[in-house]
Amino acid sequence: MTKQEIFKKEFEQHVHDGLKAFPKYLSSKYIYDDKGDKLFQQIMDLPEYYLTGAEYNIINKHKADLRETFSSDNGFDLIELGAGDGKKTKVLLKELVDNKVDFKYIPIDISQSAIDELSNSLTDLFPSLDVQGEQGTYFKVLEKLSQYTQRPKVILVLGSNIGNLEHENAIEFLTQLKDIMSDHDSLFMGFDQKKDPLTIQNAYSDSQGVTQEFNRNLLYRINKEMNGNFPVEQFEHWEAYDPETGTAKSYLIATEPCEVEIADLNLAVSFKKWETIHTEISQKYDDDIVEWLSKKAGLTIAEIYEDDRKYFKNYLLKR
Ligand code: AVJ
Repeated sequence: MTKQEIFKKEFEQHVHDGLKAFPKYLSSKYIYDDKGDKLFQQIMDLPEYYLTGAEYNIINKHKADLRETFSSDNGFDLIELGAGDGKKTKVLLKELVDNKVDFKYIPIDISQSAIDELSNSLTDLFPSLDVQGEQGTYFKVLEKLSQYTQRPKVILVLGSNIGNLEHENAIEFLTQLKDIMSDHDSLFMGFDQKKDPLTIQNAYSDSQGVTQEFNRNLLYRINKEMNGNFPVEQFEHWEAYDPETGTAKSYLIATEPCEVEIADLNLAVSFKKWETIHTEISQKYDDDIVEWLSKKAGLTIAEIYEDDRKYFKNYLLKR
């Protein structure tokens, strides 16, 4: 089986399990096809979605400091997991290139087209930059890389991507990263912070309805890729932020009763009026939670960087 065929099988199995479960669920990781990627780009430009601007502010404000922290006598490898269009990373790359720092940039993404587009735009912007894009799942690529890299590694995971994972899975993710890190390596990771609940609520239920379309892309994909017939417009996006746990949860809610058939899965699912599909969590953090997660994973916090409004923080984690 090719990689694509394996992903497709996993997606189908997931849809089958999630829609048969009670209450129903689907994972946000399946939102991201070409259309999902574009919708997420649009989300990052929304006035309500403060995360991107806040992290941009952090990197821009601390770029000289980061350059010194990351630099090493025999150079280093800057490895980014889930690079996207690299808008925030470009600020850091420019700082490093302008100061003639010895490093190689290795963006890793599951999507080959994302890697190609990013690599092309980077060679235009920074002709002297050494870029080595890698397509694949994070850990497969990381394992491959750690076999031949001798230089210190700095692993970037920006955008609070870890927030899609429940704590238990976040610890597992951090532990896997720790396992491939050695003492001179570091992990620079973004964690969106707890704040005024309304600010968070609004970031995930924007007034233009882009987040709703993003969430609905799960259903469009099922219709398109598995011959389903979800009446997508009858599913409304709902966001619930719980300030106690710091978890923002996204749902799609059936506003009418309906029977859905997914031909390729030989599956019929019925929805009662107001029945939910839970689709995503976006966890919010504070220093205590990050410290607890890190400790559980065998990592320690070496440095904390924050934006002017203290909305978002990047943590430098070491073994
Ligand atoms: C890409 C996981 C960081 O949870 O903030 C944006 C995805 N979902 N709006 C987030 C998302 C709804 C985003 N991450």
